[in-house]
Formats: sequence, structure tokens, C-alpha cells
Amino acid sequence: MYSKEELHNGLNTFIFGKKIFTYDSIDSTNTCAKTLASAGAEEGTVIIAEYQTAGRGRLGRTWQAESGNNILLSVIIRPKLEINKIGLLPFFAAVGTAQALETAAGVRFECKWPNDILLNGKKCCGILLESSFQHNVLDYAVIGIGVNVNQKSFDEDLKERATSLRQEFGREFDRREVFQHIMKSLELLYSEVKNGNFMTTLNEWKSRTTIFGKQVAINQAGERLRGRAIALSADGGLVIETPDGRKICYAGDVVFTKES
Ligand code: BT5
Repeated sequence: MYSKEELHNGLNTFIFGKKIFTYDSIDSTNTCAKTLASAGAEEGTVIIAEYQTAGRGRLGRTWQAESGNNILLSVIIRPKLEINKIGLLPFFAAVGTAQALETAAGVRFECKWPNDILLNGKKCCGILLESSFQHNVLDYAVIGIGVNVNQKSFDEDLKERATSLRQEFGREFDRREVFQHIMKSLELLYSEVKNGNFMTTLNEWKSRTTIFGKQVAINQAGERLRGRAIALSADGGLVIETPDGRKICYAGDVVFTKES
């Protein structure tokens, strides 16, 4: 377990990671971050844990990560955003993290809609963004980031879809360094994002995705949509051209279909 001092040592940021809470084991860093944010914790506060007993994914799913080998963190932000831009925050988190992993590993990572980061087609990072509003104004958002760093293997049900930096590069990564890269990349992008400017974020995200032009299938609210992914909507949805016209998806998992 890295101490707060070690995580701070060499961290070259003003906001992200200025305050860090470390845990050996916790239910979920996102749950903890939401409690702290509701109690007024300042922007940039990080909760980082070696292990989560109830790590969460989107849509009620779970995040599984071995103790001591990965990065499991949440960071609190309080941008003054209009409500229609909140859906763009996961792209900010994904791009910031992808750039950090690229600095650490020296290769390009892929972004998959809405907020996965892939390496050689397998997921090495998941992002869970949760937000809270007061009278239609964003009070805070919690960015939860799980990066598979030094984990050597995954359970049977995950191993076809999940990978770690260690599995792909055949060497151990310094988690402290990766953590600091994540803080730095997020902070750099945040100078635009906090003012509602997502231009760099979206351009960077688009340059790392392969989805556009492909045939996809996606389950949304019990409906299975099929069609060609053509664009992102202004609020972060995936625009799909279906036989019944254009539809926008806001949640769900994209599967590339045969015709791609
Ligand atoms: C996500 O959800 O990918 C968001 C994961 C966010 C995890 C971080 S860890 C720190 C913070 N605190 C939390 O409690 N959560 C955040 P989703 O797109 O729903 O993907 C979840 C699915 O990915 C699961 O249902 C599994 O199929 C798969 N999965 C679970 N653990 C994985 C792992 N370590 N690597 C790759 N895939 C995984």
C-alpha cells in the first residue's frame, strides 16, 4: 500500500490529488467519495484503495480487482456545468486516463463508447461517473477509475474480455507513477472542461475510437438497437443509423456485429 506521502511525492498538480484518502480495503471508493463530497470535500479530493469489497460498475454491475495490484480511485470534481453537458464528463475521464496510460506505456490505447479503455481489444480500464445536483445545478461529480495494472490473471468469466498492463507488456508497472500521470492528465484537460469546453476532450476521444462507421448492436432500456454508429450527439449519446431512422443511445454496451 502506498502512503499518502508517497503518492504526493512528485505529484505535479494543483487540484487533482491535493488531498488524498488511502484505504487498504473499502466497499467502493465511489461510495466513499460521494459521502465526502456531500459533506463538502473540496474539488480534486482523491479516495484510493488497494481493494474494494463492493466495487461498482455501471448499471448495477460489479468491478472485480485483485488486492494490491491495481488502481482503484475516485476523484471529486465540481465544475459549473450546464445539465446538458454532464454526459460529456465520462469522455473527459476516459481521455485523461488514456493519455496517462499512454505516457506510462508508450503506446496508444483505444476508447470504447461510452467509457471503457481497451488495449488490443480487451478492457484494461473502466470508468464510473456519478453526479449529484441541487436545483438542476451540478453540485459534484465523482469520477471512479479502475485500471488493471499488475494483475496477472482474471477469472474465467472475464479473461476473454479483460486485460492488464502487465499482461499486455509483460512487465510490472509502478502504480504510483501511473496514478500521478492520471492526476496530471486529468488536471490538464480540466482547465477547459471546468468551463464547459469539451472540444479537446471530444477530439481526443474520437481519435482513439474505432466505432464510427461500424455496424453495432446495443441494448438500451430493454430494446436492442442495431445499426451503424455514425457520431456522438452534443450531450455524449451515440448516434446510430437504424432501419427506422436515427436513434441516440445513452447507456448500454456496444457490440460490433458481423457486417462491420
Ligand atoms: C465500468 O462499468 O467499467 C466501471 C468500472 C469502474 C470501477 C471503478 S474502481 C474505483 C471506483 N469505485 C467503484 O466502486 N467503481 C469505480 P461497466 O462498463 O458496467 O463494466 C462492468 C463490467 O466489466 C462487469 O460486468 C464485468 O463484465 C467487467 N469487469 C469487471 N471487472 C473488470 C476488470 N477488472 N477488468 C475488465 N473488466 C471488468
